[in-house]
Amino acid sequence: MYTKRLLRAATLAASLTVGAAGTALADARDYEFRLVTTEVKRGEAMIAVRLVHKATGRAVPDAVIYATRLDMAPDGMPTMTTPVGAVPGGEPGTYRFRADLVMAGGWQFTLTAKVQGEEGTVESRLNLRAVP
Ligand SMILES: [Cu+2]
Repeated sequence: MYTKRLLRAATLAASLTVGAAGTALADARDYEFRLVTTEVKRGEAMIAVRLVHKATGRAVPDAVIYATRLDMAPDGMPTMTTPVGAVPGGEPGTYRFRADLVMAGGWQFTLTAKVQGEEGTVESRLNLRAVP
């Protein structure tokens, strides 16, 4: 989009004085992951998240998610983790994962990703609840 390109040019000009690292962070901060549902049943669960461009609310497809972590930090068990597996398919901008939520209670889902064409890294920490 033309206006976005103009904005980019302005940002780039600003970065010449602020420094490249500041620009990279500003870009990544425009995006965040959001849980589709915050409550799932304990046991084998499907967890769906949307990657959202915060200013417009639009879902962002084709992000490269290169790190995930699921632990019970919200319930004071940060070292209690469970493996997370990506599940292909679903709507564009929605990313699905399978995990065995072995214990009921609060879980924290951390995702680290690159958005196509943007500088920097998106990291989101999402709180979900496994119910018995
Ligand atoms: Cu636990």
